[in-house]
Amino acid sequence: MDPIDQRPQAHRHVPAAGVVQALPKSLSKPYSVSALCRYTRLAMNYQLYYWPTIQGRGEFVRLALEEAGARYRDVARETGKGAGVAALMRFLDGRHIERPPFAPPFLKAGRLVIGQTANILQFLGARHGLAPKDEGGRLWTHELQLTMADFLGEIHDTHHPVAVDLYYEDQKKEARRRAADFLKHRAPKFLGYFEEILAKNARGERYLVGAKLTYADLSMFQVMAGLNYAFPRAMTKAARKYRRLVALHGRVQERPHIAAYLASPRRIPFNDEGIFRHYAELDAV
Ligand SMILES: N[C@@H](CCC(=O)N[C@@H](CS)C(=O)NCC(=O)O)C(=O)O
Repeated sequence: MDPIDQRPQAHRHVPAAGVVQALPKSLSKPYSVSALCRYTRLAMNYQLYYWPTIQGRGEFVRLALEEAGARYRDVARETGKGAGVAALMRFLDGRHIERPPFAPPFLKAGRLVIGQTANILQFLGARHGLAPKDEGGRLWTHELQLTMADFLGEIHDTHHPVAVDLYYEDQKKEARRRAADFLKHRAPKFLGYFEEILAKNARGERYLVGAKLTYADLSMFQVMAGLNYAFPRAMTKAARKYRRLVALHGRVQERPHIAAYLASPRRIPFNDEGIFRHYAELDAV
């Protein structure tokens, strides 16, 4: 939580000493509460924990952090003491932590340790203006994110329909059946749903929720990017049916912070270890 938010209401206009010292010269006095809150949010150092060699579910969190211009460490991708996969495993092992996450991604923000992608995004969305402020809007954004999580599980299961712990090579036959059904029934059902949400948005079809970008749009971008990678033939063939989703993908990709991120080494390429994998034999149309 921001130092400012932790202080009693009556004293909120008095910035904490450490915060004042760190304020940039560009902020003019007297400091407004909203400018201070915004500054302390941006200055907060987050620590993201996720498997270092794949985009996976961690990517949904990265996109929100990058769009927000937040400072964060991608701890498991770093080397040295207190970093790397060993640091991540210490949280999962849970011996020294009261609320251990079940699996990565998880985010450390001050003393908070937050697990579950949708939960992390809900937290970041509220802090960085990536979600509506009203209750109905917040819940709706969260609902869309949870539906994307369901979709993501099914995308994963196209190449691992039998068991997570078996290699793809050990379940190729089942994967073919699963992927064929996915492309025929499940992907159209999910994509059709999100396309309809864009069409129905009373504030226009640019975003999933209201008239402004939310973390759900960033996640939808990632789902589309991943599907394009995994199933290029099927997605090319279906593109006409999802013109709003295709447009959303293009729009998010061009946002300055996202474009800079995608061009940076922080965006590692899709590969055949992640959730979105390309196996030509599964991309049968
Ligand atoms: N529902 C969780 C799922 C987390 C999850 O499955 N993480 C994967 C990596 S993407 C993992 O490491 N799982 C370990 C396991 O399930 O044993 C979320 O959305 O964050």
